[in-house]
Amino acid sequence: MKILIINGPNLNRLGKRDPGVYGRKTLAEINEELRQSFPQLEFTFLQSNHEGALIDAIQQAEAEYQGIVINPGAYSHYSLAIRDAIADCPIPVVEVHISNIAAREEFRRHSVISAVCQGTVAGFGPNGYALAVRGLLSQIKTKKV
Ligand code: CA2
Repeated sequence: MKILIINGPNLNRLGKRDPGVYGRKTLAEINEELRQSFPQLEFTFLQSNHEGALIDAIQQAEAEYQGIVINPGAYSHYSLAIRDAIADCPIPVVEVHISNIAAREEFRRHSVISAVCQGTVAGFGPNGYALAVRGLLSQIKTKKV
């Protein structure tokens, strides 16, 4: 089973600054932990700071992958273009946030992405990615097979 893990803008900076909010792990370390936790899955990891690159990946995913986990970063709060791409995507998509966006600044409390995803995981730090993969697998097994 092939799963696409997408990370949006600035998440390439994880582990390099702001450890209080996002922890000390780098994105490479988080990705490696996912590989170790789910040896039965084939992951592709994409990080981009560009909205169009994220949309291209979402549009092309159905040809190769059974599901997507996405942390859209700050685009979560305003990108209707990413929302539309996910709404049009026939494979399940789970949204993940490292921080608990509901408990942060007002402008981070709403995600325009959540309503078009199977579900959202937020506030569990880097472990949220593994939780999101588990949620995604339950959706693939119950709805898509
Ligand atoms: O909690 C999350 O996962 C976020 O998606 C992270 C985004 C933020 O804009 C969202 O509101 C919530 C930002 C990630 C930026 O991460 C950095 C980490 C270290 C240094 C600089 C940025």
